[in-house]
Amino acid sequence: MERTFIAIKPDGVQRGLVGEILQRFERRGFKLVGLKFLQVSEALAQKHYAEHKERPFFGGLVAFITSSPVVAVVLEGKGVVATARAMMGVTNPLNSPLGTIRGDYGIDIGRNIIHGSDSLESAEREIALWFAPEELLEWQATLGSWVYE
Ligand code: DAT
Ligand code: MG
Repeated sequence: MERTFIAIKPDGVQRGLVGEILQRFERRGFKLVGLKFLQVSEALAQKHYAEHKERPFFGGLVAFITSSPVVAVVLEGKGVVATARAMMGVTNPLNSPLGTIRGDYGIDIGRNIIHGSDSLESAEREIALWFAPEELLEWQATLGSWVYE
């Protein structure tokens, strides 16, 4: 089954949106397989955002993501990479439709509340970067047959 990596960024945690955001994914039917609360190191932040290291906002992005705790999540489900991105909205919250996480709660691009992997390849890379294999739990979701036919 497909997996994606989600992070509730420092602004989402500070604004008390952790429960709200997790609830949206749970209610959609996606299954939690990894969950932790951590202070992100400089090294992890730089690796996570390596694709942006030449961009002018890179320094600010790393400073922001390491500024206060983050909730790291791995979700599993059919089509979860693309669907989690759709549920988040687009990078700039002001351009994100109402009903999306960024569209409902954000204004500035540098305070867009949530990260989500943008492809299967990114998801694989990010899950391996943020979680040790033993932190990802195999468990039977007993509601599974009420979510999937
Ligand atoms: P996304 O988080 O939607 O995948 P991204 O990977 O292009 O977007 O960028 C990573 C983060 O960097 C993004 O969530 C917020 C920040 N960012 C992106 N473009 C920016 C810009 N033009 N100015 C400031 N911050 C930016
Ligand atoms: Mg991205």
